[in-house]
Amino acid sequence: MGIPDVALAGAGGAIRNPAEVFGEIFWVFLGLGTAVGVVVIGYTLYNSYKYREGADHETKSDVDRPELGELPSGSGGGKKLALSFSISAIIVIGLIIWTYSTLLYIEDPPDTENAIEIQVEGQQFGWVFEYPNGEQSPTLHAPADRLVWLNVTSRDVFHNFGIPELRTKTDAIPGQMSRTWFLADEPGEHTAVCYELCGSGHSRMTAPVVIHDNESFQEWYASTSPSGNQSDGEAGMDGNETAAIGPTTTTGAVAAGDSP
Ligand SMILES: [Cu+2]
Repeated sequence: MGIPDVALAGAGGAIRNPAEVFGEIFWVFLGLGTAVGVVVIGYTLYNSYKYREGADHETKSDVDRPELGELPSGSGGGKKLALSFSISAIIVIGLIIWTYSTLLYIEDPPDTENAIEIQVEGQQFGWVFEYPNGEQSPTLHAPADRLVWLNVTSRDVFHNFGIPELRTKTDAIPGQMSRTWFLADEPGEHTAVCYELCGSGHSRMTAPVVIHDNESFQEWYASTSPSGNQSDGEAGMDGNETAAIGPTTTTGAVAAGDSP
């Protein structure tokens, strides 16, 4: 039941990524389900073989075999029944408690100093991501190895935002903010999708997700600016500004050099 911590470089704390947490829940359920299945099916097969027709099993049970319409008296005073009920109860209640406590971690991950926060807005039929500097982009850019908080809402109807590979998913509801997070282990490209049937374009309501390494994320982020709508347009504007500043300074230097 313990949650082993995975220290992540630059994460400012120990965080487990959701894919790992959900993977653990999956394997525990699969393992226990398989074990219970093997016991139940094995016991059934054992008994159907043991009591097969014409088998040479003990005839003691023939003596007190119940007649048709008569309730069997059972043997062992219901011990078997009590045992199977208790084992089932322990397994089921244990699973419920363990799963909930594990999911609480997803609800409330440990604090990290350098988590970043991105606003996500859904609309028929696409997503817009807004960064702390006001940059808006149709592509979700995020760094690897850093906890990313998503504040998700909608401009029109109910949507549901999710990135399947990163095991993150939450409602996008107009007038309401849903908060969720993810943590990507490594750089890569994924696709965010809408999980709530929201109209005729629902199936193409996707958005590219680009996970950068920290350096290239910083580069991308530095290329954006507060008033921008498109990262491409912004990069161009920054370039022009630099170009405009460059010659002025040179001219000034040349002028200063000429005058003496
Ligand atoms: Cu949608």
